[in-house]
Amino acid sequence: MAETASGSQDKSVQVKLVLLGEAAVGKSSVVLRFVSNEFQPNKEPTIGAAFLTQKCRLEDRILRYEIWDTAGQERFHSLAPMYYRNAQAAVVVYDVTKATSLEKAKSWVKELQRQANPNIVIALAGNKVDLVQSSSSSSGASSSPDSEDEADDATATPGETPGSPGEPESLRQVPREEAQAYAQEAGLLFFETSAKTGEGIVEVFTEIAKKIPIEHILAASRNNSGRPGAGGRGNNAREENVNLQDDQAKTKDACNC
Ligand SMILES: Nc1nc2c(ncn2[C@@H]2O[C@H](COP(=O)(O)OP(=O)(O)OP(=O)(O)O)[C@@H](O)[C@H]2O)c(=O)[nH]1
Ligand SMILES: [Mg+2]
Repeated sequence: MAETASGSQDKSVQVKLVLLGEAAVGKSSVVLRFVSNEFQPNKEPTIGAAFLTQKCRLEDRILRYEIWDTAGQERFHSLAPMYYRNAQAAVVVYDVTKATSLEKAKSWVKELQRQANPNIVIALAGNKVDLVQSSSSSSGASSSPDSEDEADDATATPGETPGSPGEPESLRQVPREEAQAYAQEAGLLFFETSAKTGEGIVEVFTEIAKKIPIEHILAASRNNSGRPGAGGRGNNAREENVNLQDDQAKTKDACNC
């Protein structure tokens, strides 16, 4: 069934997504985890930007993320508008062990809210949460954050969790509650993630996918995709062109959304 032969045969909805954030917070690692389910402990800084794609299957539709992973180094800042222009989604990443990276994230959010697509879906991701979890893997040895002033209790004794959070607060510089409150106030999705363990990664992209105004995108792409006659603003008119039933069988590379 399905082949109603109405011309174009888009099987998935393309969503342009950009990653922004301070250098070394783990943007590329988040993408690598999402796209390839891998982690590289010594990932090199991105130069300019990298482009990757990944499919994400929701209940009744498939999104194809076109991901622009930007370089966080300041010298590349001026390139960013090229990547967030027309983006339907953004993931702004900070590092939970580095307070300044949240400040940088906030300034990216402001820039997006001023200059990007007004309907852009923005997620804030506090990455490297494995470093502040006492449970198992986090050997804590990797990167000692330049703890400037406040060293709270440097008694990182993960064995003796006193009954509350169980996190070595010495490494955490951004309390979850603080970032979450900011995200709520600014209208952002919020996650804590670890590209190293995979925690929270798929959720970021799944929750974004759920918030994307798919019908808008479909309508816009119909209008732009070389079919000059293809109707005007009918947002919901083109669903038959997304042949999800056929596609689901094929997309083994889809994320676990
Ligand atoms: N422990 C831990 N390390 C991470 C995590 N994510 C990234 N890293 C490490 O942090 C370093 C920087 O990661 P990248 O992914 O290159 O960071 P980036 O934000 O892309 O950096 P730029 O491309 O320079 O903007 C690398 O050594 C990663 O292995 C994480 O979730 N946990
Ligand atoms: Mg990078």
